[in-house]
Amino acid sequence: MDLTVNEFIEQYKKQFQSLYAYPVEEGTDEQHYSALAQFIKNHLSTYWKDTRERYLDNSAKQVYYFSMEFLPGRQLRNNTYNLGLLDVVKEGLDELGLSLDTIEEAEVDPALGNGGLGRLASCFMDSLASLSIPGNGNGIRYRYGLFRQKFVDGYQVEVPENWLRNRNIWETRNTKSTCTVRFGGNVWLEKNQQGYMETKYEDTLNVLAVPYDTPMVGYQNNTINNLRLWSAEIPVEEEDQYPTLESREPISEITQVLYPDDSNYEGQLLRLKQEYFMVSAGVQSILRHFRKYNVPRKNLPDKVAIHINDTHPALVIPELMRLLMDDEHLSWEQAWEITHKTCSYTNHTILREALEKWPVDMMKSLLPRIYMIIEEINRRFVEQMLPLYGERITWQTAILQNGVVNMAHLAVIGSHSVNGVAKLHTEILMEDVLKDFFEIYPERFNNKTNGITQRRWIHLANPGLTKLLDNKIGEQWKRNPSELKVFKGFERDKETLEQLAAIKLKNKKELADYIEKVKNVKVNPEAIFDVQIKRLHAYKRQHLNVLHILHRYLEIKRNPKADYVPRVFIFGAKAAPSYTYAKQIIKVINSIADLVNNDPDIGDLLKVVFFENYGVSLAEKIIPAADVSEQISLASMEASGTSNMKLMANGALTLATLDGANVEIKDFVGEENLFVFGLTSKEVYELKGRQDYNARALYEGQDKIHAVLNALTDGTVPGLQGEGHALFDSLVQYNDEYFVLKDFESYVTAQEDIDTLYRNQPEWLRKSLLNIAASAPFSADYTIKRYADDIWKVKQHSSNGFAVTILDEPLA
Ligand code: 26W
Repeated sequence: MDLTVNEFIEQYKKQFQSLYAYPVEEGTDEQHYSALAQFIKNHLSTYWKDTRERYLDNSAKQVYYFSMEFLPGRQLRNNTYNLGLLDVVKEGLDELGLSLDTIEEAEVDPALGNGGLGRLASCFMDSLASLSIPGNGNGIRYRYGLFRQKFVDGYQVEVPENWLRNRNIWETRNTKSTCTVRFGGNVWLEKNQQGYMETKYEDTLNVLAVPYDTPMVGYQNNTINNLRLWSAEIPVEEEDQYPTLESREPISEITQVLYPDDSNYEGQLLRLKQEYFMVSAGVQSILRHFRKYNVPRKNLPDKVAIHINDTHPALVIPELMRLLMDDEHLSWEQAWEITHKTCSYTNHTILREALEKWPVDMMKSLLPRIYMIIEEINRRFVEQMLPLYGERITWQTAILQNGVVNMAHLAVIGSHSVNGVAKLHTEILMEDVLKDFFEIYPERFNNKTNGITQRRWIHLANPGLTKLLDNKIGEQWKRNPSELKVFKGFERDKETLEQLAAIKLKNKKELADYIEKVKNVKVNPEAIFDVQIKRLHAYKRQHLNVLHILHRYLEIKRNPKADYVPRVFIFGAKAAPSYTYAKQIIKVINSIADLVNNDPDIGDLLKVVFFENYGVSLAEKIIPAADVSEQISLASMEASGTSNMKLMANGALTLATLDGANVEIKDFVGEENLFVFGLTSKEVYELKGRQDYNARALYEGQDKIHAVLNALTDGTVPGLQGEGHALFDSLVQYNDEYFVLKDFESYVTAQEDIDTLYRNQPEWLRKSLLNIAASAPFSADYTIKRYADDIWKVKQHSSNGFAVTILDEPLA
């Protein structure tokens, strides 16, 4: 895209003036943000339109990624970069006396997701566009995103996230493409005059679904895909029936707020409404689009793939059946054939408490027609499986069980593909969580290890490293990530290692400044920056990290003269508002931070920083500055993890259990280049099976554990109101569900190994470099290419050959 600096300046001035009617010199950061975003959006609109037309002209098969969550992060810099305008814009702003760094801070970071699942969806949107794959996102435009987290006296407090306070420049309200979603009422089938069974509805609640479209800009390839987020409104023709604000509540509440619970299912009616609302609007709009292709209904799977991101959108299956039968008058058999060829499903968790199971009564009254269809899917499934697999397997895999609708079962039965998100995770699905289904449908199961977009997480978040890579191995890695392995050739190059060290130090200084600004804590940039950033959950074991910090603190106090390597422990984590234990862990970490950060005996040797409101923007600041990546979940519990990939790609060394994608990180970088500790997944299964784990014996028998657990309860940590006792009880009294004490000893040893290696800077840097060089397989471009080839059968449709190319497939 050719635009000179002077042209940019001229056009930008005009843009600014037309918005605010005064000259640029007088603008605030926020006004400059709006003007610049608007400028970029104007600039991309042609490509957005052209992309849509190109796909249609090619009669391209399209994929629709249905997800209740997206975490796109700030879009100004990303879009400018992907359009190839970043340098021009930066220079132009510079000449105007402005700075992109300052301006971009005025952009809100839309928190329309909880964590990994939502961020993965956004990395995938970026890769789809960058590969020129016809890919659409489909989700909800929540009026309020995930709560903003504040700490008050060390406790988490949740504040509503009013992200739409200022206009969202990136979205386009698309009133041309609205549709109506029906809830409740009575439904029956009636023969009409042509002899068709017709579905009749009465007394339904009708909700207008209004799409807001956001451009998903591909990497310098003229491709711009669409993310469509739906908002619930009152149908225009029914305005009069809703005279008061109160009467509008049942409709407006549907897209009012994101459920802040990840990994914990609560069968709430409003959540079910959200799921069906998004699904129904999405499927209706797909079928409308499909009509443009002018091909027979039965060819839908040749033109459309629908992906179900965890079970949350699994109602796609009965909804597509409903529309094909009731509106398009296909038979059950025809509709079923089309539906299961069109749909595919990804599982993102093995936590039993996270698996969605809706009460039958709730589903029946909220979605009577959908429930009828689910009942019939279930009836046919049972009828077919009973003679083949017998009672046990059939009833264990049924959709309807003990008064609930099992959504994972619906998703598996109605899809042609079921995948996990890392090798180990997929194995666990096949051998444990979905074992019976694996017996019935072995051909449906496959693995798709997660990935991350290197554009946001390296190119933009770490410009220093990006430049170094460009200089050493050429720019090809940006279009063909596997080229990163060439960097390995520099592992013994002193100059490169020194440059790498300088980049890391610069990033750490910037983070140190930021820490001082927002936390008022001074940290030493020469210390090891040790990072654990992810949702707070017992299975992720932030408390294992905490116990080690306390252990370190006690050691330094006991023996202040010994030779320690200074360490800064950095946390970012939100807890679900109803998750008491997770909140207690937050409080304990904050109290320990107060203790160690203010103890004059400790000085620089130990600092603890717990950032408030962890999210995409904060991750972009933290990750490039990390030395150590904490991936310490109990083996078998973390489906994949993705911060592990981002941190590795930025040269952090991984401290990990063999869980999720850590296993593959180890395989690619080599065991000697990360720190592995703790039980393996197999050992965890065995230990659980034996049922003889005795946490109290560890507490009583092991000095270190004893001392640390006592410190939690004996007043060593100030300001606690029973949270230390809560932790103690969960670990000792309630026998330590996630085997924290069992893994403690080997964790401490691994931490000591980290200190030892850090003292040997050349070796540390060499390993850091090897991690960067081995991170290519975790590019989401590869992941998406595999989804496209194996599951969706969609092709790349580049306009000018500028798509990111994938020459080989390192994770095959
Ligand atoms: C119904 C409540 C609920 C909400 C969200 C249950 C479960 C979820 C998600 C599935 C939780 C989630 O984000 N899982 C994470 O997905 C990432 C992307 O695949 C993985 O990297 C993480 O390991 C997994 O925990």
